[in-house]
Order: sequence, then structure tokens, then C-alpha cells
Amino acid sequence: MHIPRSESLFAHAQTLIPGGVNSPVRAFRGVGGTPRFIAKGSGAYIWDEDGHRYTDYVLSWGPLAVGHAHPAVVEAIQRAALDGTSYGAPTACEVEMAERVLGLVPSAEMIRFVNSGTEATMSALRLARAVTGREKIIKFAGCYHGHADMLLSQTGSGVATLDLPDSPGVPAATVASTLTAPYNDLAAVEALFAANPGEIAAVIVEPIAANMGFVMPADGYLQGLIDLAHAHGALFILDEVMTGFRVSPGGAQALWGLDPDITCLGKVIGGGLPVGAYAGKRHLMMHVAPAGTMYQAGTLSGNPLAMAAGLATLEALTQPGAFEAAQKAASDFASGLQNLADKAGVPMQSGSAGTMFGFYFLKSEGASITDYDSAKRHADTARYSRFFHAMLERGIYLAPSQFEAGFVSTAHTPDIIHATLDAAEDALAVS
Ligand code: KE4
Repeated sequence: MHIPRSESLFAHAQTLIPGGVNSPVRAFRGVGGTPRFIAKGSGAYIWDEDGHRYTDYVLSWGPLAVGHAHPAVVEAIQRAALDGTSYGAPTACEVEMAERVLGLVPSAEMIRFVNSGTEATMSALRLARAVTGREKIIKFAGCYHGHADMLLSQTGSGVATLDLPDSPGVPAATVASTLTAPYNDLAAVEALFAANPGEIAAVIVEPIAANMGFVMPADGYLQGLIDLAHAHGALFILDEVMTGFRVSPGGAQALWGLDPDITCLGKVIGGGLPVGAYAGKRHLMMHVAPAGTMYQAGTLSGNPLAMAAGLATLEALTQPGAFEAAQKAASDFASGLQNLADKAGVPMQSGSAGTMFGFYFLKSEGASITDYDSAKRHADTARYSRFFHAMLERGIYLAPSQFEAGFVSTAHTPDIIHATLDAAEDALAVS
């Protein structure tokens, strides 16, 4: 594929921006080659600066649940922008968005909007520490909760893709309070509580470990974490930045009947504009300033354009049959890809939940990936890279990393899924 514009833009960008990108995973370091500089998107498609069209399964890493440039989303942003872009004062649309999100997320009674998932998880953990008076937290190897110092410990996403030994610049004292356990291992969490009695403020976890690829929770695992946290006086924080409004319109918690103390949100609620949120039980959220004394703030939090984009996205996503159709697209793609791999004798582990999916090429048949160690041990990242580029050449844009999940939108019609699977059959044969 001839991509002179992306190549020249990338060369120039690298002289101005570290790695030529504003977020590491975009740089194709996990798969090699030149990242495509995207000129525009529409529905399920994106076009690069050289005019090549791709079916997009990254969707900005999750936010675009109703596809690129959805007419209702664009119109909502345009309409809001005509009245200004930001006031630094409360607005009616923030109240409307708060009601809308709280109406969908069953555990949450109050919400605070911020500007990213990182801010959401950072604030949620500060709240847990403020409420419990404790400092230690438990996270899970390979899970990613944004780039706040205290969470950059054995983390996933770009850190896993780049195989970084966590991150320099994070004070040892900061991560000393961050305890890490393997995902899907309740005994390890029990041991951490036993070794740190009365010191752990919260457990934070992704309901599906989708920043190490795509690892589903073992039966009873998430409820087991909730029970362990509460038995030891700690709070349970569910990071639904990625799974929110994707596993189901109410997130993983609605589908699986979980009742977290605090939920972190982002991505979909911004419809492609910068939004994050943390939401939880009223007695906890009332600790947040100015209602309480736990301080958290943001110049652009609750931004009117982002609220408008989020509202329009949720409206389109919850139209009768829309979510269900997208869910079928994701499961048809994941199961179709698995069938093609099985037929071709290519070891693969795939899965889907709601409108998100993931798949690993395995180094050996029968290997099972259940946590970060097994993902690093069993995932055939070289084969993933070859498949990624074979699909890119065929106009299919997958996550440029084996350690990321994939997404569909309400614009991914059955015909599009069928065409993608046809491309995958060819790509498997040459990768
Ligand atoms: P942001 O700060 O990037 O908005 O959200 C951080 C975050 C928090 N929690 C979960 C479960 C997340 O998946 C994320 C961000 N996800 C990555 C993709 N795996 C963002 C992509 C990127 O870093 O460029």
C-alpha cells in the first residue's frame, strides 16, 4: 500500500512530538510499520491522508459506539458550539447528562464529570483514600487505568505493548502504596489483605481485562473481589472506562449484577470529545468538594460540547435494536474469526462481550490466556503483527497491538462484518 503522505507526516511529526504521536499506542510500535495519519471518518470507516479507506475496529479506542461523524452527534456539537464552547460555570446540559448516565449505570447515585479516564480513576482512588483514611490500593497486573503515577505499576495497554518496565519518573514512594495481584486470582487478593490489615483503601479492576488483550473474568471472580474488599473495610472501584456502555448499555455491572462502590467512566460518554467521570454511592460522593473536603477540579470538566456529544451518542446507542445489532456484529466477528482460525489450523483465543471483542494468536494449540503472565507467555505477537498488516493492506484497521481490545459500532452492518471476515480468511492464509 502506497502511503507517502502518512510517511512524510510521520517523519515530520517525530521532529515535533515525542514518537510522532500524542499517545504511545498510536505509533504502531507494537506491530511495526508507519502509522496511518487519518484524514476523516464516517460511520464504520476511516480514510488516511493518502485516500485509503479502512473499516475501523479501533473507533478511537472505544468512544465511537455509534460510528464516526454520526449526524446527530455532529449536529449536537455544532448546535452547542454556536452558543459558545465553555463557560466555567454550571450548565443545564451537565445536569441532563448526569441524569442520563445515572439512569443507565445501576450502582451509581451521584456523578462528577472530568476530562479523561485517567482523571476519573485518579479521583476515584483519592475519594476512596479520603473516605477510608487508608493509603494502599490493589490493582491487577496487565490492567490499565490511565497514566496517573500510582497506577503505573505492572500496567497494561501501551506499557504492555511497548514492554516498558512500568515507567521511569514515578516515585518509588508512590507505587509503594500500590499492591498488585494477578487477574482472576482471588487467593492472591486475600493474601494481600491478610498482609496489610486495615491499610487497603480500595480494589480497582477492569470487569474485562481489555488492556492486556481481552481476558474475561472467571465465574464469581468480580463478586469475589467485592466481597473481599468489603470484608476488609475497603471500597470496590469498577473501572468501566472501556466496558461502560459497551458490554451493555449499563456496562458490565448491569449485565452481571455487580454493585461497585465507585464506577469510573469515559470514552463513550464523550462521543469522541474529552470526557471522563466517576460515579458512586451518594454517601461516598458527598465527600467530594465543594459538598465535602476531598478536592478535585477541572477547568473544562462538564464541557458543553462534550456533554452534547455524549448525550447524542447515548441517545443513538439506546434506540430500539441499535445496541443489540452492534452486539451481534461483535459476536459474529469474533466467532467468525475463531472459526476461520480453527479451519486454518491457526491457534487462536477469541471472545466478545457486548460491542467489544478481542483475540489472541497463540504460540501453541490449547494454550489458555487468563491473566497478564499467560498473555505475555502464550500470545504470538509476531503473528498478530503479520495479521494486522495483512488486514491493513485489505482495508481493515485493527488495534495496532496484540494487547488491546477491538470495538464495533452501530454502523458496522452485517455486510461490513462479512466483508471483514472475507478479508480475514485471506489474511490468515498469508500471515
Ligand atoms: P484515558 O485517560 O486514556 O481517557 O483513559 C484511561 C483508561 C482508564 N481505564 C481503562 C479501562 C482504559 O482502557 C483507559 C484507556 N484505554 C486506552 C486503550 N486501551 C487508551 C488508548 C491510549 O492510551 O491512547
